[in-house]
Amino acid sequence: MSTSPELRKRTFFCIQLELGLRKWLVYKLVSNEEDHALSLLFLGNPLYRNPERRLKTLDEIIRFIQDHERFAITAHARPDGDALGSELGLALTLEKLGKSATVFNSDPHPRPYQCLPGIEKIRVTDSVEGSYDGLFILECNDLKRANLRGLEEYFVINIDHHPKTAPFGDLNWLDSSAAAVGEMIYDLTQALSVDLTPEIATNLYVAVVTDTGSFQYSNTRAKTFLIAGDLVKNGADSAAIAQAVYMTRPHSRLQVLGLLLNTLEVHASKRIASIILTQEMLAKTGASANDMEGIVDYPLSMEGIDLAAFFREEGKDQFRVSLRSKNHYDVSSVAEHFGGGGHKNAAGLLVKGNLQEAVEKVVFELDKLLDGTDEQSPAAAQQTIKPLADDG
Ligand SMILES: [Mn+2]
Repeated sequence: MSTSPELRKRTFFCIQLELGLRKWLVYKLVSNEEDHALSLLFLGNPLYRNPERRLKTLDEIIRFIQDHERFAITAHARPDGDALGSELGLALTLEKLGKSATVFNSDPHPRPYQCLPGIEKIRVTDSVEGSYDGLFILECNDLKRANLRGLEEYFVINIDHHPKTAPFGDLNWLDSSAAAVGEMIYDLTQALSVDLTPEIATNLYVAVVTDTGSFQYSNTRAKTFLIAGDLVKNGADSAAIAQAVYMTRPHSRLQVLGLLLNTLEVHASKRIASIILTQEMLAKTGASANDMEGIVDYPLSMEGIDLAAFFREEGKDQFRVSLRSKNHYDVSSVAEHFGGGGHKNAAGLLVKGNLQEAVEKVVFELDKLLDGTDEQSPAAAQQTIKPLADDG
């Protein structure tokens, strides 16, 4: 029996597709993304499908902590509530075990996190030096995200909940089902049988409450509430934390918010909205870049809007963009297109060009997410599922 032209065509297409994939993987392998490429190459292998099983697990991190004394801890640049709460929760946990722990960050903490117990311990620096048995790096999809020099000198323990984080550390514990790294540090305290002090509980509660948008975002799971409940039981004061984190905004933030809302633009699809922050607005109001947390939720809060973008002028012809989405729209793919990253409903990127070009480029890619989907149904418009807070 001879093969039909249709079958031959399909076979040819499959071979081409496979060759293309192999070429791409080889490129990834030679371009310093070995581990990630390897995990993609072996996607069919069930061990690779479950990074927790393939990679060194929580058990090995526990053993490493038990066998060593001096630790350094860091997280991503421009730290948010999850980064800071997790760093300090971990540092206090290690200290409770009689170990030494030093926290290094490349940027100062935003004002609302002044309330975190132990915040004064954090060293703001541009490099890590000194002798440490191990360096914990939290919430980073690669080593560069910490924006600190000297990290590659250390034994690195990589703990993260971003779905696409590569196993770049010597020990890697990656759990994308965790709403916050704070949840993972909570698991660590339990595995180490450390009694939660009010100070540890407060830090981990701040990590969880900020990364879930006060338990509103779609990453919130039943376990999140169980953890939060246990943290409150052990001394985290939820009302005091909410007040400290969300109700101590400086006057300048509200002034700049007024200017920002005047830039609100709803794009052609009527489902994408953007706002723009210029250096001039910061200068005019005295607001700082640190005061911008949560601002991108304003355009997303509009009825009918599925995708929101917040453009921040960083330098000449350069914009940092925070993306947010409702429901199933995956903005991390758009962020990756520009070399950024993040979660499905919350991601970030850098784009070059003047303001008009930057907005056009990003909105063009966002529009593609909507392609092929029906006009938003009234039922979908009424859905209140919200995105992750964190693009870091
Ligand atoms: Mn996080």
